[in-house]
Amino acid sequence: MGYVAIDQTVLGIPRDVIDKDNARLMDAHLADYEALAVRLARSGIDIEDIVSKLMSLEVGLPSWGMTSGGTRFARFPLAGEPNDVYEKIEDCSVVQQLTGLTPRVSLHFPWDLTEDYVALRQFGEAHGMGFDAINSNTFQDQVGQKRSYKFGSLSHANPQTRQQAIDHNLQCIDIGRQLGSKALTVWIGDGSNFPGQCEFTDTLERYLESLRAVYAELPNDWRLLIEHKMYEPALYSTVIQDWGTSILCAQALGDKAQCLVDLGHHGPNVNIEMIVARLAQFGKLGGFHFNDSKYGDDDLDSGSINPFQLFLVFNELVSAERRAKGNYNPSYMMDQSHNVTDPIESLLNSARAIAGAYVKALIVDREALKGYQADNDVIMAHNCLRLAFETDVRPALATARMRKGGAIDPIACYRASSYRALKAETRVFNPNLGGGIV
Ligand code: AFD
Ligand code: MN
Ligand code: MN
Repeated sequence: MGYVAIDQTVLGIPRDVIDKDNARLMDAHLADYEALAVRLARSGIDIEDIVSKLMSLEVGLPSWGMTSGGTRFARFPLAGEPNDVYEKIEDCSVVQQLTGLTPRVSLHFPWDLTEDYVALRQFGEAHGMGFDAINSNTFQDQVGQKRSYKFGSLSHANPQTRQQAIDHNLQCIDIGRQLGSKALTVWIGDGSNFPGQCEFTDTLERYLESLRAVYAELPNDWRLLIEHKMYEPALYSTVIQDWGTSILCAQALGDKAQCLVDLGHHGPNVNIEMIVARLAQFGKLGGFHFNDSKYGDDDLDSGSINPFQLFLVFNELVSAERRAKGNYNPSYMMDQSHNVTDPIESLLNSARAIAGAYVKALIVDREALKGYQADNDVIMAHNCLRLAFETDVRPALATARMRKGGAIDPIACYRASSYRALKAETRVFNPNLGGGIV
């Protein structure tokens, strides 16, 4: 398939809007950047190294996070929001234009079904967007579907229902191949609401048997990402409830199967950064769904509730990357929903939080930390992390964005472009008031 160059004329934010907004902020930005460079140099860190590392960070966008939705109870449609996968890609491309951090979108089927995937791939490329992991959906029924997933999908007691779920995953692989994706993410809602409803061991056996059939059809350069979740929609037990079951399944399936960690899918107060370290140590950390939460699977913007946890997760990721010596490639993606914000603005905020956590993890003085740990100097070891976390790294983020053609202040620039208001004039307004199920 031919490579389609980015077409500047189709991008959502005109170049001059970005340039003008950057010019407005430039003097202050350069002064702040210089101050940070001096501050980091004092610790022996070259800010240019940090910026160039940050410029190679890539985080996928969730197609299902481009529209309003996100609570289980109601959806409040937003004028100018996307109606189909093409319009979602247009909006993803705006986030990429302004941040340079998000060059791929993760699609979700059947929500993103369309006729021609060659055309979709070219549309993506023209908008500067590639395709990240494909997400299958066997956690809800579709109109016209033969067999219901009410009592499960890949682990269902009935083999025909399981086969229908397997076939859907195979269709996802087929679509993903056409788009240039390299992974399939499987999250299922299977589980039970009442003790006695299902047998823990039988359901996991059936799940594994189904996933083996999917795994067998996975292209060699693909990964199968298993996403665990402790509860919801199954409220008593879920089949893939935690990272333990996830890694057991990934090990049972083979090398191409790995675990995906969604930050919102754990019990309260679980030490997620430690899970990250464990999965990485055993070569099974395949991917991430970044978001934030106060109580459960809240799908809030990254860094909005617990930025220290996000930093500690990146601290483990950076340390795993160093240990792996080139053999490290988990897919970083976002998974969030928006009920009260413009999705693009929320994703811009998440992009900043993720990039910020990464940079702060990069500036941790790891050698000093090892020394403090060896000496059992607890306060200094802890402060070593705190010092990095408390450093204001925003000027480094802005520089990385600008060098990729983006904005010093992405949200201000997005607002200056009136993108959403202009889309409200041309896009169909769909007053679908259903519950936002993600
Ligand atoms: C649901 C799940 C999970 C998944 C997402 C997209 O909780 O996070 O990644 O849907 O399928 O929110
Ligand atoms: Mn997720
Ligand atoms: Mn979730």
